[in-house]
Amino acid sequence: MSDHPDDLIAAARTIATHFALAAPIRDVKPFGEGLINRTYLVMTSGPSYVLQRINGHVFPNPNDILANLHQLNLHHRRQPATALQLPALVATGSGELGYQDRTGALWRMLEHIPGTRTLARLDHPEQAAAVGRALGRFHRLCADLSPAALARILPDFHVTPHYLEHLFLVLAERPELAQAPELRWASAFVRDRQRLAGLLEAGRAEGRLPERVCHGDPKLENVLFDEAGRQAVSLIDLDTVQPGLLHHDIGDCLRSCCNRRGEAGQGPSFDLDLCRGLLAGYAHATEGLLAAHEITLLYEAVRLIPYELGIRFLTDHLEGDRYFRVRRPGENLTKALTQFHLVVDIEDKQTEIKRLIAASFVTGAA
Ligand code: GN1
Ligand code: MG
Repeated sequence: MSDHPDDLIAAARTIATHFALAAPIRDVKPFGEGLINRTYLVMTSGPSYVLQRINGHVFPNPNDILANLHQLNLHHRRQPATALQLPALVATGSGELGYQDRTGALWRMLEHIPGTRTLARLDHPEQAAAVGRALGRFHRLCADLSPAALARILPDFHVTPHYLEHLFLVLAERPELAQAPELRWASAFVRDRQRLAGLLEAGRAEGRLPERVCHGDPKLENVLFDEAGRQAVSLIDLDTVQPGLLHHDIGDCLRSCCNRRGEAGQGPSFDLDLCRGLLAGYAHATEGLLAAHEITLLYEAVRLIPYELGIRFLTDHLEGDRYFRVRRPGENLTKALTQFHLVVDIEDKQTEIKRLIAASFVTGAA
């Protein structure tokens, strides 16, 4: 099959016919900005659907993703009072959770939640509070879903020391790759903060930080708002739902939502008003869920996740853009530098961020 967009759409359309849709297909088009999977919107004369080809290089056991999602869907259905919608899997005509094409790639179909849209950036603290509530509701929903019941989709996901070791390996094997001034700056930046990498992992290994069911990728792009852009009604992209630390989700959500410039933008700044809103919404929705010693480490998580993501972008740049989809050469490097500058800004605002964390969780007010 060719990689021409028209051919890819035609192939997706054929794949879509294998699923048990409520009405005949009218149109299929590329959808979203995901960096890993290929995603299409399938429009029918009735509801719309989201069709995805799971990236088999990133996800070696894609059937586990479908099994986890199925469990989550069942759990969600048992809790109808949860004020959060989640996209449900749509089975194939023969009742399978996904469809394997001739190349061995696994495709899955999800319901598209009508009347929703994503926001390119947050403009008001109330929107940030809505995101915080949505993430909190997700964690609350998953709090009585045993982590042991879910497959580990990516066992090393958010194990920052492993990303760090991998980067050091690449730099040691090919030192000539990192001679440009910005690359030297980036590797020095990473080395200077090495100790940060192990902070949460130590807590996890010693059992101080309990593993819970996490979303894994609660960036702004994965939050669905209502048409008015006020309420966050759903969290999507459930590929990385697996056991992890809530810190990873909270840190990821904050680093993404509070930087209005976006992941590919330059001159990032961590917006304290958005942070305040997000934390307040989250704390309100999860009252009593996090222990005091877990709350204490939240600041480190806010700093750690952009550090980790920057390492991941940087490593991928050095390795030839094999993991994250790029639109132009050098994009992964730009994104890495943006995440590192965001870390610097977060460090500059350390006192305020810590104060916001303490205040949100004490009052729990939204
Ligand atoms: C990737 O594919 P996408 O865009 O949903 C990545 C996340 C990163 C994110 C950064 C499985 O998610 O960890 O935070 O890009 N997902 C995976 O935009 O690596
Ligand atoms: Mg994702």
